[in-house]
Amino acid sequence: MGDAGNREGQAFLPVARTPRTLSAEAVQHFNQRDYVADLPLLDAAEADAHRAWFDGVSAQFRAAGKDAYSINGYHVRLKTLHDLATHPLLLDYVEDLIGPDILCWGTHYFSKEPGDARAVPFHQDAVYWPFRPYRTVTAWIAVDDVDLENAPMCFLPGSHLAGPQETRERDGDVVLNLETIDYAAMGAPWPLTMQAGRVSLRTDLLVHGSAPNRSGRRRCGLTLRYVPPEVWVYADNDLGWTSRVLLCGGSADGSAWEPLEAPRGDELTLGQVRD
Ligand SMILES: O=C(O)CCC(=O)C(=O)O
Repeated sequence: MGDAGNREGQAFLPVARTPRTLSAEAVQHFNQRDYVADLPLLDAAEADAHRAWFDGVSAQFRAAGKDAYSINGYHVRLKTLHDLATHPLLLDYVEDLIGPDILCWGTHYFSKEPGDARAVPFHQDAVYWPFRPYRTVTAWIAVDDVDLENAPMCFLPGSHLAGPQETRERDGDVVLNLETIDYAAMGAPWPLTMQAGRVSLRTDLLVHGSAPNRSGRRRCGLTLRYVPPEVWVYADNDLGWTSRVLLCGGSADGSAWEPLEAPRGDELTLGQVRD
């Protein structure tokens, strides 16, 4: 992380807007505890359709020798993902947290297969990203039903208020490799159990993680990352930080973000499957 990234925007900025869709209590909870959990999004039929679609895409990835964790960044390639990222109700929620100008710069499926030994160490998303200020809101949509048995994501409520934390590298059976060093002192983990089709929203400074999936049931969730255009990027754009992006609402005019056109279909040839 360069000095430019460290000099400003170190603190969480509480949401001061009057919400139109979320309740005032939900926004207060987001400011104080760092998340809004378990909001309605997809009905049962839509959740089933999304799961069936994901199963098909994930089978294509497996056929190409990749696992489902590799389905990362495909919102600019797959129409179904684009359509989820621009779901009107989801955008209404996000607008209440970051305003009407909304970019989606990332999507990633975290599909913990039955018996998956890999943990997601407790971490803050923000330490992985070259963005200031800390204004990314992550939506996490349950693809499968999530309960205490199939490795729910766990939040450390209020951990965002401490600002960005030091990390150490983890190796072995992990999905992401940076772990917040002091996570054990940051309170009791709160498990995010949700029915398929429901969604949670959180800040990029919330410390969170998940255990290996010791159950016989998959636990898949889809993360979507949203920012307002005033967020700036202090790294080279070789990973496409500002160019693998969808404009989901309002305008990004005058910013460094370069939104792409919506993808027209869902076709992936195996040669296109990549990490
Ligand atoms: O789904 C999980 O278990 C972890 C997801 C995660 O770390 C994220 O959404 O950033």
